[in-house]
Amino acid sequence: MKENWKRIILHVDMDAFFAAVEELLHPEWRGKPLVVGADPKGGKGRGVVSTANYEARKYGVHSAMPISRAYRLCPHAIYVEPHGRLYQEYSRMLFAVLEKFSPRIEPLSIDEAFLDMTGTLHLFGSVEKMGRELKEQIHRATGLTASVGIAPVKSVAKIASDFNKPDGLTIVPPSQVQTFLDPLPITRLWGVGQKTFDVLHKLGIETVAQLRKIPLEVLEAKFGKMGAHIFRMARGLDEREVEPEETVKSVSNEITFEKDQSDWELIHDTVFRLSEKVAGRLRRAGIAGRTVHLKIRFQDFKTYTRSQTLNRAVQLTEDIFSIASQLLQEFEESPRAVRLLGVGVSHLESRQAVQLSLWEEEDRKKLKLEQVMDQLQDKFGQGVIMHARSLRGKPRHS
Ligand code: TTP
Ligand code: MG
Repeated sequence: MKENWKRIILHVDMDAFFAAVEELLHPEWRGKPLVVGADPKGGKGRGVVSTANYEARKYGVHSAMPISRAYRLCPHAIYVEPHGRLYQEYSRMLFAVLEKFSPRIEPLSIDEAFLDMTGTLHLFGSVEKMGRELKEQIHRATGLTASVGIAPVKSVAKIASDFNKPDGLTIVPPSQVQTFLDPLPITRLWGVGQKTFDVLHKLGIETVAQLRKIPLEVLEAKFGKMGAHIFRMARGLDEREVEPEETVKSVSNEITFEKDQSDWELIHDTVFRLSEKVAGRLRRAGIAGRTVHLKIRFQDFKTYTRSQTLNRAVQLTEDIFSIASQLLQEFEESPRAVRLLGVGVSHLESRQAVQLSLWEEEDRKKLKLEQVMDQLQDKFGQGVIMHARSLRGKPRHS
């Protein structure tokens, strides 16, 4: 059957992460139960288990369990206190691999992330090869194993990565989502915590298939807003996007006039110059953003900010200016003089995302031109070359 993958969401999670790093550095511990956590002090120790390897889990030891209890369950395990910096280092290696694999990564924790792989299938030939390739690259870079889940939505991808741990690869194609979810215990669903479980359990509901028999109205009556969420999770309905972490949150520039200004032509031209500066900084960083902000402060120090979010990321002067000047219009009737102006761009997307996005031919040409201007400015300093608009009306003070 030809699957119709509208989105390809991949979830990756390292296996017994802290314990696996310890085993890697101490090969003599491999194959033995190992617990990373507080010192058990012969069973009298305080504190909890950070994680246990899969051998120790056979004895019932798990994360967050009191270390004294772990010791009772498995006194012959190797007990190691956590080495945080070391795990950070391995986490960095993991994320370096992920960053090369997809421009859209949402880190969830030290050893776990979502990757949006939509539109990359042709690079791998199949979803399965994609998953295997990632696991292999992670193993090559870190010496550790990861489990991967691939599905059309986030919630299912997350369940899938956990499905066949350790060293798992579980693919849930769009046509199989319901078949995959139905036999699972409801606790596997995102949003079904202990309380929700208790209520549903009393109704005799244990599996997702049973949960699906309950009408939406009943779930809403019992759980409020959460009811609708659970209803959707049981059907693999999840619109949430992979949300990459922005390292730089925004790029902005502002100027304060030495003398408050009421000349709106000049104010517009200043907004243009600010847009130009912001665009130049974005392009040099190889990033683009989806939200354009305008900030305006009047002579009485009243300050307003306005913003507009677009459906694509921009980095061209004219795109940023066109939004910023629209946002400016609202204030044009004001009798007050303007003291400060600012233009900014946020919701930034990475270099790779920008390159991957399908630029219109026209945009590409403009980008090229603006990049040439950036280079000239870098070489000869500000003011050597400017858009016609910024030559026309330079603010007296900036
Ligand atoms: P997890 O991915 O939840 O667990 P894990 O990687 O050890 O095992 P699994 O194969 O089931 O994914 O957490 C990642 C690391 O975070 C884990 O190795 C240790 C740490 N951690 C804690 O310190 N305390 C906790 O309660 C949990 C859940 C994790
Ligand atoms: Mg893990």
